[in-house]
Amino acid sequence: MAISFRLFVPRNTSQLTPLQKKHRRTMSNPWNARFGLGHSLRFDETESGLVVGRIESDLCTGRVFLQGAHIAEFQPFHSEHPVLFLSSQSLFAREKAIRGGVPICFPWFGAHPMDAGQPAHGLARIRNWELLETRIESGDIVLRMGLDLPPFAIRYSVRFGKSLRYCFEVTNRSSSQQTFELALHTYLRLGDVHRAVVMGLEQVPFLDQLTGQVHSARGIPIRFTEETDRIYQGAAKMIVVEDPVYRRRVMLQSSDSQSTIVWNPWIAKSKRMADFGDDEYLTMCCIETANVRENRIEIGPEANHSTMVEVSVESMEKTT
Ligand code: TA6
Repeated sequence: MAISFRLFVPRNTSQLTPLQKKHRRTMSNPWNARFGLGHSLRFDETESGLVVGRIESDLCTGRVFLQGAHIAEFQPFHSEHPVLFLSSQSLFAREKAIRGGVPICFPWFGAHPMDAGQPAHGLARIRNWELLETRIESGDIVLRMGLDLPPFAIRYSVRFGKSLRYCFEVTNRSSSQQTFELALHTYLRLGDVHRAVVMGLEQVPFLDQLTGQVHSARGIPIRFTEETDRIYQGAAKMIVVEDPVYRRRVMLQSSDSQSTIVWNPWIAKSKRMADFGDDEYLTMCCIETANVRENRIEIGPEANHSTMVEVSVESMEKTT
């Protein structure tokens, strides 16, 4: 006897409850079938149609959007607070950068050098990336994403575990020399910006983007007392952000980065940013692992260049 059953599918989705809509988005999207990793990595689609991977492993939680290959959240279980800052006002809209997490600024940093009509910080952060591979490796959740942005082909590997690791690999697919700028624009969550201390850039000169003035190395750690927007030009393999309120140190270890941008919008600029709360400058700073301006990358035909960052957290209670 043939058994038939009718799956209740309302003619229009307006009859679905929000939970049914959410369930439908999760269960019907092709990403879970092909790339989901049990409960450790599941893909969902937001109301605005953005695809987001949610990480819930034994080591951490996190979120990463396919638009912009944008890491939005990361919190290892040994950390009481999120490591990355994500604005409560962020728009999760198509072709609009998420305010927080780790936006990718590529192939230019800031305003386009010749065409003011181009989006700030390049195209990579507002384009939809292709999901290439997901896997569990020694308990870490690894995602590999790709984007063709002629003349460049990009591969971006993100590893969620006790630490957060992201590696940006560019290949010049053209037959001529090319140049690009890159900034992995990491927003860090702070207990109180007034008490945070940034170490690791004491010996590096910097351009103050607010005044256009170049300053020699100051020899002291960075503290935030006003709008801060500096491009440090020189390698800084390890930057430590001490946060006495959260009682933690956040370490950013990087490779193949000759520039670091340090940014806090402070009061006036915060009020001018529609996707950023007026008081959110109090609980964030950006430490951006980059190669920009005189440290832009020159890359020959079929050559590759990669830049890697590892973000980790330790308690300040540790005396070592
Ligand atoms: O990285 C610092 C900076 O260039 C600041 O000048 C500020 O513009 C920030 O980036 C954010 O830029 P966005 O285009 O994301 O608003």
